[in-house]
Amino acid sequence: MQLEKTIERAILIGLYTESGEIAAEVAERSLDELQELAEAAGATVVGRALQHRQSADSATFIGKGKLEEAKAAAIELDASLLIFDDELTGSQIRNIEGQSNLKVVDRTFLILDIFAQRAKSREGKLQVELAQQQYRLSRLIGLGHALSRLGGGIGTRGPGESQLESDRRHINRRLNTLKQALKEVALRRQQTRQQRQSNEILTIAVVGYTNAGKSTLLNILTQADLLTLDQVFATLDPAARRLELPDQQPVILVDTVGFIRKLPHQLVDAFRSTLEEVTQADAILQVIDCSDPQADVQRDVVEQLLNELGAAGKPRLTVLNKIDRLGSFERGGLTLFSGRDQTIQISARTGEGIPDLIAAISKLAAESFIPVSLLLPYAKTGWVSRIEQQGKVDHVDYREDGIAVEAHVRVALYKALLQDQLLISNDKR
Ligand SMILES: Nc1nc2c(ncn2[C@@H]2O[C@H](COP(=O)(O)OP(=O)(O)OP(=O)(O)O)[C@@H](O)[C@H]2O)c(=O)[nH]1
Ligand SMILES: [Mg+2]
Repeated sequence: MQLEKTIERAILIGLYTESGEIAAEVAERSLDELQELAEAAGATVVGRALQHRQSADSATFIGKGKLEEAKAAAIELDASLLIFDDELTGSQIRNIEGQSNLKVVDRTFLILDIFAQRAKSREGKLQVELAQQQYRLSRLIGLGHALSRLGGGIGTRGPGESQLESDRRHINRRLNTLKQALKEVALRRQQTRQQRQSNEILTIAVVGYTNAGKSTLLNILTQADLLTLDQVFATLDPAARRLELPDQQPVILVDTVGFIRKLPHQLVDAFRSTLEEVTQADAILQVIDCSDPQADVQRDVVEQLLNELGAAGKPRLTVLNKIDRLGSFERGGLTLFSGRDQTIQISARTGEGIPDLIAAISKLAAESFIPVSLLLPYAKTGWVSRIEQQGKVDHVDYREDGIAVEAHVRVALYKALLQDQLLISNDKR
């Protein structure tokens, strides 16, 4: 949007409280990721500082000495922006800005800013603005100074500056409007989903850390043309694509927004209806970039979010993507990953392992059928063709007392049969 105009020189600042090498390493990698986020938002990173401290300073987050160091470094490196790797309170932002005379943003702010740049659909834009306004509301005091002083640049995209300076009541009014508009869009999304469900097609949500290769995988599986980029948050809007399995049975794969550690809770809330694609899916296809040194951390982040969404218990396939980037020795180490779930090693780029994945999806689809025995009165003959279309009929017997059918059906049809009292229990077979 305004990338060229807003190149700001930034210094990254992280803080970790646990001791030990692992904690330091995790904090360093988190800063690497913050750098990616900063660059995606249009900043140039010129320096970074990591502090180990027992706890964050309530006034300035990092200690006074460290802040002085950062200020000196900013002067030397001609930086105008400090980016913190954790969420700051409004008063922390105000204090740090006051003491350093630099613009201050935090990780949450940055992620919201990237989302604001990338959002394309009406729903996406509404969701991002909702999250941004909520963030602003909670930091109204802290942000006023920096943003009115600087005009333009990271964090000022999206709703626009005039709103930032307006009062709480104004933001609250805007929040209500947004929520109302989102409710309407969400309703439409729900209707499309229900239509899909009543069509009895198995739906699988493709989830994973941002940049894991979800969209690339969907493209290779379904010959789709979804945007794939080597950058965080290429996908914001869920997209559903149909995959015909070798037995001609269709399944729907849904591409979703990528997860990231320290994902702002405002975003999770605002993206509720988008994320419902995950909670409403019949199964989950989790994509892990196994070539990333932080793959295990990323997997844990995804696991935690799936838990929060109440989707962790769904049938799951886990793919270890990007194996083309690994040597044979590293591939051997991948067995460490297997455990709870079935894992399949693939490369969405070269196509390696894709046939195995399709076989696994077919197996999952087959298992999602419930075996039923029915005795249909002749007045309900219509059910036979409905089951033929939407399920698998194994055997039909036109008897004197009705039509006896042995079949496999999906949950929705099973429920309909149950409601119509057409199922016969096992002992009556
Ligand atoms: N080497 C290699 N690169 C891959 C593979 N799969 C995806 N990529 C690359 O990884 C980058 C991210 O791919 P995407 O498909 O956009 O990832 P995503 O998970 O959809 O990411 P978001 O939508 O941003 O959450 C792109 O540059 C892809 O070309 C793979 O199997 N091997
Ligand atoms: Mg994507």
